[in-house]
Formats: sequence, structure tokens, C-alpha cells
Amino acid sequence: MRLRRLVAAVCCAAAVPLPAGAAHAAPETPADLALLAARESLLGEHHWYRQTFDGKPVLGGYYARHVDKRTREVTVRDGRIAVEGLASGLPAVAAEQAGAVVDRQVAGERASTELAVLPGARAKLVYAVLSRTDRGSVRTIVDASSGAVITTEDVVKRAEGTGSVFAPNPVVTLQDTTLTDQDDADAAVPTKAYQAVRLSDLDTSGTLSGSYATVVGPADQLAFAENRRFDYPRSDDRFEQVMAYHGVTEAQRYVQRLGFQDLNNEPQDVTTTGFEEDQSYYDPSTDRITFGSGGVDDAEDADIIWHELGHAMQDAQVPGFGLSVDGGAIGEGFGDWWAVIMSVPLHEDSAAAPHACVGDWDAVSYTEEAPHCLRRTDTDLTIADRRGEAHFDGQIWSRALFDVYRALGRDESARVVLEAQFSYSPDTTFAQAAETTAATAGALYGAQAEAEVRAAFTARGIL
Ligand SMILES: [Ca+2]
Ligand SMILES: [Ca+2]
Ligand SMILES: [Ca+2]
Ligand SMILES: [Zn+2]
Repeated sequence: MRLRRLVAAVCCAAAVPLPAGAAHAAPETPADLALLAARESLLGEHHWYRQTFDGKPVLGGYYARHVDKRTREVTVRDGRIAVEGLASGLPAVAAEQAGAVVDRQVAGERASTELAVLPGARAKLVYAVLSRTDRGSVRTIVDASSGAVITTEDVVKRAEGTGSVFAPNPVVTLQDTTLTDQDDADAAVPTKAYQAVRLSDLDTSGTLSGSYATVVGPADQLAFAENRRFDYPRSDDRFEQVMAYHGVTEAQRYVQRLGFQDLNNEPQDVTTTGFEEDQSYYDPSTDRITFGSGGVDDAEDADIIWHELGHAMQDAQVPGFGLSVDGGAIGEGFGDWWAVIMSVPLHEDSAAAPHACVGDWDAVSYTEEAPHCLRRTDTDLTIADRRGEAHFDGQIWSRALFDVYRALGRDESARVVLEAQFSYSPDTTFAQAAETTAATAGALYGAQAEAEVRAAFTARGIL
């Protein structure tokens, strides 16, 4: 909906000098306003109004009058919005009924319900319903003529910050497989491996916590920046916290862009402190990801972050996922593949940094040959090669998914796999999960896509 401001707003407000002697005259203000607040500052007096229509507040409309204390010059900021075509001034739906609609959608306690006008060319009479939830207040706009929910929004302020990260890791960015950890030394990695990024969806606490990720750990070790600039070199342990916040948040934003509004859509707990082994894990009983600091710090490699996040995503989709040997392998294989899917747009597929290589940077500590990979998603392993070890067998699964990606493309394959996983069983077999995935491809993209997915699993001996 395009909103037409009645008068050009902030950009073009004009100072209107009052005629001499009129300085203390009652301010002339339009009739469709209700005073919200009057404030006095060092240099001026400020009156804030809300726009009304037929006595009801107009959502998003505002009007402010600023008076310069010294010159008595008046400046008006007119942000009123046109209200056109309002069908009726009376609601067809009762307030209590609208409130009940909101209660079914928003888990929280209703705080207020107000009849208001949603402005625009086809203005609507609506209820603005405020609910208090665990994640802060939520405002829901309900059509007062039909009872349908128009929008739901967080009232809580979200902030943006900036930070320095590896994206996804220095080996890939610099296409240099000779880099080594050198015990977390800054000198081991050229500064051009760092990238300045936006850290979105932060809350306003100054810590790395937000809508999709919360970095947890001992308070005195957590990154804190009042100005929300989180720039640390890799030797600073707060660097891994920035990596984890950014990696998890960007993945959730991608999941939502794909259309999934309810796939681990919550602040995922992550910690990068206190575990010194060369491994990382997701603990479903605490819903927390822990990154180890052995060798290259695990959270210095976004591939490792996305692999672990894969476990958290699957657990959010299917409670208790991974009960069977096959399920465990699917968990590992999906995590590896998810790391690949997330890193594909960040770099070229090259000999030094193949897309199929997972953990190109973390693995320099424990592999001899380049490219250094924790695992790959393009092995030729089939069901016949199974060892009953989840990470090894997971490569059979990840290769099948890699072929699905190559056949359907990044977004389409991600949609198919994520959608299918909602229907996996905790103790699924390879074959059952493959059938579900193929059928999902058919439902989303048709018979040709289903045949390609089926072929990818058949090539691995899974179907
Ligand atoms: Ca580090
Ligand atoms: Ca490591
Ligand atoms: Ca990689
Ligand atoms: Zn894993």
C-alpha cells in the first residue's frame, strides 16, 4: 500500500515566522489532531500530535510543532496521511471478537484494543491490539469489518550493528590453502580476509543478542559495544562471538526469505567460550550450540557454524530427530550440505576452495592435503560403503543432497529439503527420508523435479 502524506513531511518543512507581537498567540493547529506530548528542550518547545479521523487515531500519521525559544519561529512537521474511501465509521466486528482473533495467533496477554483508522487510498477501520509476550510487545492490526488480521509487528526495537567476520573463512576468501592457525595469531591471516558486515536484528542491549541468535557465556567474556560496532581481530575471543551471531542470523534470514516463518525462528543460543576441544556440538536438551577452540577456533569457520546450526534446525523441525543410525547420518549429512548451501553465494567454485569442501579453514589443523576439508559433499560413497558412523555415512546423504542442489539450484533445493524435513520421523531410514524428499520436490516443483531428486538418491543406492 502506498501512503500519500498530506503535506510533504520531514524533508521540506518550512519555518513559518510569526508576525511581530503574535509570539504568544495560541498556536494554530488543524482540527484533526490530538495533543500527544508537549516537551521543552534547551532551544525550543515541542508539541506532538497524533492525527485523528472522525475522532479515531490514524495509524502512522503525525504532526509536530516546534517553536524556537529565542526567535519564536515556528516549524511544522506535517506527517498526516490522506484518509480516503473509508467505508464506514462503525465496526462490524466487536472489540472483544477482534481480541479473541489475536489471542489465537499471538502467544501472550492482551494489553489494549483500540479502534483506529488505517490510512491510504482505501482507508480501513481497524483494531490495533497490543499483546505482551515473552519476546516483548506485539501489535496486531485487525480489520474491523471482517475480523481478519492485517499485520502483526514487534513493538520491541531492533537495532543494527556492524562487525568484522570471515565470510565464510579465510581459505575460501583468499583462495589460499597454505594458511595455518599459528595458535590464533593475528599475523597468520592477512587483514584482507576480514569482511565488514551488517549485524542485523540485534536488540538494543549492546551485546550480541537478537531475534535469531543469542551469544551466551560468562558475562565478563561477552562482547559488549554500546555503539554496536563489533570489530575484533581473530586473536580476540570476541571475534568468534561475532562470527557465530552473524552466521546464525544470516542463515535464519535466508530461511525466512525462502518462505519458512517457523523453522527455528527464535534466538538460538550459541557459545564460543569454555570448550577447548577441537569439536563443536548441538545439545538438544539445552537447545544450545557450543563451539570448541581446539586447532583453528571452530567458530572462525562459518562452515562449522552452519553445520551445527543444521542440527538445531532439524531438532526444531522434528523433536528428537536422529534416533536411528540413518537418522544420525542424515543429521550430519544435512549439516554439511547446509554449510555448502550457505557458502555457495560467497565464493567461486575453485580447485583451492571447492563448494563441496566443508570446513576449509578449520580443517587446516588436522588434514595434510589441500584442499583441506573436514568432509566433502561430492564423494562417490553409496549405501554399500556404510560404516555405521554418522559423520562418515552422512557423506552418502550429503552427496545426494549436493546432486539435488546441482539439479534444482540453491533456493529450490533448499526449499525442497527444508520442507521435506518437517515430515521426517525421528527414527527415519535413508529410504523413507528420500521418498519424502522426492515427493516434496514433486509437490513444490512438479514431476521433472521429483524425477531429478529420485535420481540423486538412486545413484547413492538409497532408493
Ligand atoms: Ca580466534
Ligand atoms: Ca577447530
Ligand atoms: Ca566450504
Ligand atoms: Zn554434526
